Amino acid sequence: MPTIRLQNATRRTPLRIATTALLAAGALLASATIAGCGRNASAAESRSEVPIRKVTDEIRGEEVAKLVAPPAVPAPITRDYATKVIVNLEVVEKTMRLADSVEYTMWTFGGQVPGTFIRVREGDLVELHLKNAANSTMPHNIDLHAVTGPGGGAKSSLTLPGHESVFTFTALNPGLYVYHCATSPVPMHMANGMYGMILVEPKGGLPKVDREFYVMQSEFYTKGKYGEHGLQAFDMDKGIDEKPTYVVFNGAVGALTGDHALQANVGERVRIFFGDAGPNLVSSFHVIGEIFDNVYQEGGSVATQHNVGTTLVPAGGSAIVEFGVEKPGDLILVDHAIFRAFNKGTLGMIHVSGEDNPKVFASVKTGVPGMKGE
Ligand SMILES: [Cu+2]
Repeated sequence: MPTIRLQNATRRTPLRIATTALLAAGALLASATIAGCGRNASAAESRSEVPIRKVTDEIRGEEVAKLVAPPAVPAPITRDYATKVIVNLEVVEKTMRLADSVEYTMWTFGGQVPGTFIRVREGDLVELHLKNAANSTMPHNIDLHAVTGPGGGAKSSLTLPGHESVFTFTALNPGLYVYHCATSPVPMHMANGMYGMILVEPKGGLPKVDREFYVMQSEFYTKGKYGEHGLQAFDMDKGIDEKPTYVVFNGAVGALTGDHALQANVGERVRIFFGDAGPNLVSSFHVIGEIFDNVYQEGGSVATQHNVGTTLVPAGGSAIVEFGVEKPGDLILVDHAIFRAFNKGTLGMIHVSGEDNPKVFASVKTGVPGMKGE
């Protein structure tokens, strides 16, 4: 009986197998095809040699990166050549809303939490300017996980209040990466809001979608209990014990609900660039009422999985999820470590407008007299 390997199945290489083994082989092939569905590209990559990347692209011209506030992201890159991208980031310390009647002094990249989304193309030369506002109380820096180089740029970018640092790097690896402050005490800087994401688009770009959103999960550790009013101070002991008071999307309870809900229409394709800043917890990211058609696990450049309900995102890591929207209504974003969603703030919403599609879902009757299903 010949050995049947996954790559045979996914490549559909003709197999010479005995007639008596056909039934078993058929079953194996079927399961291997299902397991390997959509993994051909990743399987091919996993078999390739580890590259020593060289900077070979000619840099043509330069541009200043357009920076927009979350949950928006800059538009997809359409150029087919490498350029110099100048990124201007300013660290600003400011008191912001953490929840209703709860404030917190955030340390931010660009004046919001999460920090400004950076979008470049594989092969680009990035010139990063990090300013630290004159009224800051602390030095700050930046470690971008997209950087090949010492500390992700941390030491080169250590910046005192009122000063500016500049360093350059070539975006060698495509993917979605977290960036964060790496100034001591690092956990405190991160717990105070100093994180964001950088997308290095592969040279061929990402598949076209209709909507792209930027969502980042993180924890806050406050002296007061969840919901306690007033300006809250950072609690280092809670941080060390990994017992957050708040776990939120985009820097505050309610940042993506109500008037701030994300919007989409039936028939559109949605992509979420999802990051987990931690500082401590991994995220079990789920969208109630939807299924991820594609998941780029851990923010890699290949869609490695399809038809996923919940994807695991490490602290300091990311995932790209894509799905078509087939039914109107509200989709709910959660960390499915579910106490966090109901008791600590990890709730977001995508409001989907459009014509009803009862073939996809229809409520026939509910078991509560007088109550209508959706
Ligand atoms: Cu900092």
